[in-house]
Amino acid sequence: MARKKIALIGAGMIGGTLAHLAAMKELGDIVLFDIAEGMPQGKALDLSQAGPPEGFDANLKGANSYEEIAGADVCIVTAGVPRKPGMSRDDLLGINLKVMKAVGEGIGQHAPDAFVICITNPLDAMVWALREFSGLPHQKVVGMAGVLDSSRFRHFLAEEFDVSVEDVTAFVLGGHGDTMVPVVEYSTVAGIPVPDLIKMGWSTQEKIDAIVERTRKGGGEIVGLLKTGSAFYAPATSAIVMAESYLKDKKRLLPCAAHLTGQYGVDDLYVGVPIVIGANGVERVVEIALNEEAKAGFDKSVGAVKELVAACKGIDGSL
Ligand code: TXD
Repeated sequence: MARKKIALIGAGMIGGTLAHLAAMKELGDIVLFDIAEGMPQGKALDLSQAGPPEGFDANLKGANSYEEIAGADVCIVTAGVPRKPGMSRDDLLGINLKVMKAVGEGIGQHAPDAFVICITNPLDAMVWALREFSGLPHQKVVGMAGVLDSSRFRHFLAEEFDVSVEDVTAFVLGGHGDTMVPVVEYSTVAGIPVPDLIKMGWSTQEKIDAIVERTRKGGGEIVGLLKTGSAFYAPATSAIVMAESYLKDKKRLLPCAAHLTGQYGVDDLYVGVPIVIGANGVERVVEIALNEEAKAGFDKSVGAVKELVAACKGIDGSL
């Protein structure tokens, strides 16, 4: 069986980390694509030279032309620009929308059978636009945010309860932004729901509320510390989990931005919900019951995503 091919569109901080992880896990051969000349080639060469000491077999290649992604099994998209001081959200939206157009067309033309994971912000609008521009089936295009946001929630909960992160599960749904919805009722330690743990005296409602708030602002906290960019280790690791579930047909149930067609009362929008990822891409959208507070939070979050998609349609008439 031929090796799998993984195309990383955008070879910046997350792209480079994705390449390292994919190589270490021997998920397949890797193409690092970027518009910057030399940089993806340099990273590919550097990472190739990590193969001998680590002992991984993976061919890594840098590229500036879409022909090089031909036949990719998985494409992970981080291409774009981050927000800079003085730049409005709409400015960022306009620039990254153009990037999604180029990337979507490139994937549609050269890797139409790929499973595509979008990471570029603003996530829920960009994954929607990327799908439109690529023309790929909706079940083959997803956005990464929920796995990362849940990981942040899991980390904070494990710290609070002083237990292994391995035993902490958590769910963060809705759009990727300040309106995301960490669902406390479905977050557990080895199956024991967090509200029960509060009753058992493991924590207090106030502390859990503070953790929910810290999770919502988790990305900003890291930007504030790094000063020169945003998080990249955990975002890359989260996307690799999704890629692995597809490549190995693991059928993992993960919170991801997926295309909804009526589920949760939402139509033709990408929003963070639990999905099953297997060899067919998104194999199932899982509709869980939300309590009133979570439902209100989810609806608010959907409203924010709707506004961004409407802004995309205003900027690019072809959408
Ligand atoms: O949870 C999430 N989804 C996220 C999203 C968590 C963290 C960061 N998130 C977003 O990911 C972030 O706001 C950015 O939009 C992306 C990528 O973050 P990264 O830290 O990797 O950004 P870099 O280092 O700036 O890399 C972006 C690369 C850079 O090398 C550019 O040259 C390249 O994208 N770029 C392009 N590549 C291909 N084609 C085009 N048109 C292009 N434009 C820029």
